[in-house]
Amino acid sequence: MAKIVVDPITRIEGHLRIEAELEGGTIKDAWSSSTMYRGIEKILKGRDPRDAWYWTQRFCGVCTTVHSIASIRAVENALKLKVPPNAELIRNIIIGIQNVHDHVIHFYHLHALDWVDITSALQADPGRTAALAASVSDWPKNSATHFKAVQEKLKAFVGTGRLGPFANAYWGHPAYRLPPEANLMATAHYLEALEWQKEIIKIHAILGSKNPHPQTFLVGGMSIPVDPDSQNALNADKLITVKRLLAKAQQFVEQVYIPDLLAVASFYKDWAAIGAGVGNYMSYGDLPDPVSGNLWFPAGIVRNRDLAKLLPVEQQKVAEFVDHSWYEYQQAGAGKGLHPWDGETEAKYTGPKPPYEYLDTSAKYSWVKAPRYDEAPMEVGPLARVLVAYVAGHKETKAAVEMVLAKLGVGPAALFSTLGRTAARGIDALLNARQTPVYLEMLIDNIGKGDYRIHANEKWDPREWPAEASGYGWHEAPRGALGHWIRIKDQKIYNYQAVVPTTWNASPRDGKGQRGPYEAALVGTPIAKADQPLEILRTIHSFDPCLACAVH
Ligand code: NFC
Repeated sequence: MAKIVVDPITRIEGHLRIEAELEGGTIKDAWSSSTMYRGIEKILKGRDPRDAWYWTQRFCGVCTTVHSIASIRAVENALKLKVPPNAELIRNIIIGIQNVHDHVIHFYHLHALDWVDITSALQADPGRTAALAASVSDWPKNSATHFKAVQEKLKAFVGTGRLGPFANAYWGHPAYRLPPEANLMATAHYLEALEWQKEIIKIHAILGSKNPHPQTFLVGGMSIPVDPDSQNALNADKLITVKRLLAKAQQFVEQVYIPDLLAVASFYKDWAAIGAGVGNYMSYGDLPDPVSGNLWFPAGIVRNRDLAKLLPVEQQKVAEFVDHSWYEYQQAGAGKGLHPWDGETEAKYTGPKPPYEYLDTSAKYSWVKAPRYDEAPMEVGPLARVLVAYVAGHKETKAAVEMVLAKLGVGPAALFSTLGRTAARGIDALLNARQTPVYLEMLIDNIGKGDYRIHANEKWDPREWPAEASGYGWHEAPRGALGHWIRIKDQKIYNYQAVVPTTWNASPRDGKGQRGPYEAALVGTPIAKADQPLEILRTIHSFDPCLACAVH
C-alpha cells in the first residue's frame, strides 16, 4: 500500500517525519519519526550537578526555561533542598508566562494556518470583519479601519511575490472552511500577536536577565537579588513593569486568543471527533505554593478517557523503551524498558541510507525513545493538564472548561480530539494568564514584609553532599509533563536522563507494538487530497511538537 510521507513537518521545532498508510481516503496506520540525533545527556556525565540546568537549557531553542526548572528541581530533590518563597514565586511567574507566551505563538504562528486560509482574507469586507470581531470580543483594536489596513498590507505583501513563511501552504484546500471575514480577523491577530509576544517576554528578561536562555536559575533558589530600593536588584520599578506586562498578557488572552479560538473552532466542530489518540493523559502538576508546596495545577493520570477516575503519578513507573528507536541498551533486552535513573543513550543508527523512500517501520525507525508509564503510552500537554485538573475538581479549570464547552455547544467527550487539544491549550493559557499575577502579588507582599531571601543558603558546597544521591525534577512545560532524573556520585553527575513532553507524544511503537500518541491520533483521520495532507498537519500541530526537546 502506498504511503503518504510528510518530511519535514514544518512550523514546528526540529525534524519530524510522518509516514501514513491511506485506505479509502482515511489514515489506516501511521508512524512518527525524528530524523535527528542530539546526545546532550551524554555530555552531562561527569559534570557538576549545579551546572546541569545550564546545559539542559540547550536541549531546545524554544522552551529553554523549562529544562532549567526541571534540572534545578531534580538536583534539589536529590540534595533535599527547599527553596525560599521568593525564589519559588519568581519561578512560578517565569513558568506561567512561558506557558502563556508559548501557547499564543503556537496558536497564531504555528497552528492557525492549518485552519485559516490567509489568501481568502484578501476577499473579506473590512466592515463586516469588524462586525464579526465585535460580536466575539471588545478588543479595542478591532475596527474596520484596522482590518482594512491589514488587508492592504497583506495585498502589498502578496504583490511582492516573496511569501516567506506563507509560501508553502495548501491555500485554497477544500478542508479550509472559514469565511473571508474570519480569515481576515485571524490574520490581523496573527500580526498583532507577533508584536505582543516580543513585549510579554520582557518579563523573562527582567526576572531571568534574558530570553531565550534566562540566566538567573540556581540550585537552591535564584540568583536575582531582591531589594525594592536597589538599582541592581529586582526592585520596585521592575516589579511594576512585570505587573503591567502580566496585565497585557492576560488582556490579550482574554480578548483576542480565546475569542479567536472559539470563533475558529465553531467552524470545525467535526474535528472534535478526529484525532483522539491513545486516550491516556498524564500531568505532573505544577505551580507549587511557596509555603505548603501544594501544586496549583494538580498531578494525575486519566486512563482510557475515563473522566470519573483520577490516578496518582508514581515516578518509578516511568520507563523508556528502544525497540523501535535507534539506540542500543546494555542493561535491558528486547521489550524491556529502563527507568531514567538507569537510562542509557547509546546511539546506533540502523535505518536506511538517504535518500530513501520509506523507513522500515517494522524495525527501528526513530531517534525518539518510547517512554511509557506502567508500560502504557501517555499523552501529555495542555489537554492532559486540563483533563487531570478537571477530573480533580480544580475550580478554575472546571469553570474555564465549562465556558469553552458551552460556547461551542459540545460535551466533555469533545476534548478527546484534535480540536480538544487546541481548545485545551487556550484554556491552559487563560488559567496561567490569570494565576501568574497572583504570584506577583504574593512576591510583592513578601518583599514588603522585609523578606529578601532568594536562596536556601545551604548545601551549595559539594562537601556537604552525601557520596551518592538520586533525584528527579518534574515540571509542566508548555508541551506537557517534563521530567529530569539525576544520579550524583562523588559530587559529579553519574547519570542524567530527561523524559520530555514531545518524547512522550512523538514516541514510536514500543516492544509490545503499542503506537505513540501522534501515531494513534492520526489513525482514522480523513484525507481529502493525498498530495496535500493538510489534515495530518492539523492533528500533529495540535500537539505542538518540539523534536529538539524530544531527542535532546
Ligand atoms: Ni522544545 Fe519542550 C520541553 C517540549 O520540555 N516538548 O514545552 C516544551 O519545547 O518546546
